[in-house]
Amino acid sequence: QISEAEVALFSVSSYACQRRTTLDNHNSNLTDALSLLAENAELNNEDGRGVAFRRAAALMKALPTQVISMSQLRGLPCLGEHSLRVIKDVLENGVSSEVESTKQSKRYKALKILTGIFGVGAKTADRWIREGIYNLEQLRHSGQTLNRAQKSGLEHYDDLNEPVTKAEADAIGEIVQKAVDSVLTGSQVALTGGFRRGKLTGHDVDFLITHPEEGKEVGLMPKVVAWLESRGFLLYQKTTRNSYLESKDGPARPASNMDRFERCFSIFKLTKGKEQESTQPEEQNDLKTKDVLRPHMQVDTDQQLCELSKNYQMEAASHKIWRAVRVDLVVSPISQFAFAVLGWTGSKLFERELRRWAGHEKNMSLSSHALFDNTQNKYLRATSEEEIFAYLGLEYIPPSERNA
Ligand code: 8DG
Ligand code: MN
Ligand code: MN
Repeated sequence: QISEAEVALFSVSSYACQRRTTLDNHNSNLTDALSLLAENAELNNEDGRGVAFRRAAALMKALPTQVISMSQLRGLPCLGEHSLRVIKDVLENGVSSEVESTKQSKRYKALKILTGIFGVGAKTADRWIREGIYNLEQLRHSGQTLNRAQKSGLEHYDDLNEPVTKAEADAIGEIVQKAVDSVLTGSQVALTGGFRRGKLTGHDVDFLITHPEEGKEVGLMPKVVAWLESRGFLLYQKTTRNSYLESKDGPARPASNMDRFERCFSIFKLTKGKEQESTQPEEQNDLKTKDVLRPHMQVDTDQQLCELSKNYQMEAASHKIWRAVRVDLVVSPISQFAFAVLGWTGSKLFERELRRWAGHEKNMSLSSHALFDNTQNKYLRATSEEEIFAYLGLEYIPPSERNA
């Protein structure tokens, strides 16, 4: 037992946007457990529970050392009864029984697999599960109608569930920059999302595009998309138009936190690195089953056939000279650029906490477009993230410390 006097106590602010959260996590055993329960809650449309677990996980991420005893957690914010029970279980037994049973559950496994398809959310996955669909094989044979996004998601399932590296993000960044330069000179591209926070991998790549002259950016997205599409860089794209209405004395207040920028959800076709490309001639891309199914092989059972088919898929994948990568493109007018950069850099919880801080502590409304002061009844203009933090009365937190 550790005596109370030996235990280091932590002092941590209650809003994630008041804290510096780097990628250096001293309590990943605890945050992994809490994040899994958060994810499970979200997959079951229990948003309240999801946020509670996310806040608890974020708090543990912000601690400067490893927690070894429950007594260290006394007085800390964001830790509800349920989260404390999970933490206690992990500290005492190495694992949380609730996490273990969730991981094993048929429903959780199915929700993970099905929502792993781009274009499939928790609601669709739930409906499919109620119809007896638990995996991709069953989905393919179910006769369910899939929309364009889901078809593409299913087709590129393995690629899209493979983490994107920083090198791949940079390669895509160069393509996007080239596209943007070609359709409107002087346009700027900023890498946002997890990569801006210094993450080494991500589930997608996020870019924000603007032009230094206000108004020049209008209609830019369709041109960028057309440029990319004509050169075969896109496997899928869905562009949504700007729906953020401007009024005489400034931008209208957004009705919700969903932003209204010109935006494109896409799947890029990214050619693999040169070293891989040169060692794998193009013709090998057309690997046939016969290359794997050699004549001396005997296929007696379904299991053997399945094994061979898996080998074949792996062979084929290793010869493929390109991969699919999810890319989000957003166009912002320069007047909103600072808010857009802040809003698209994340993390999701950091963003949520910034908006909660603005509303609850400052009587202000923050979105990716603007900051409105409800007391003064006016918009607060900003050209940098630093200015926005200052308006909010928060110490500036750089992107690398927003990994809440
Ligand atoms: P990852 O891709 O590496 O997994 O992590 P990430 O980059 O942090 O997550 P993300 O899902 O790509 O989201 C990046 C940021 O974009 C995050 O702060 C949330 C924000 N974001 C969306 N959708 C929307 C939206 O519709 N409106 C606004 N304002 N922000 C959004 O993902
Ligand atoms: Mn991202
Ligand atoms: Mn994204």
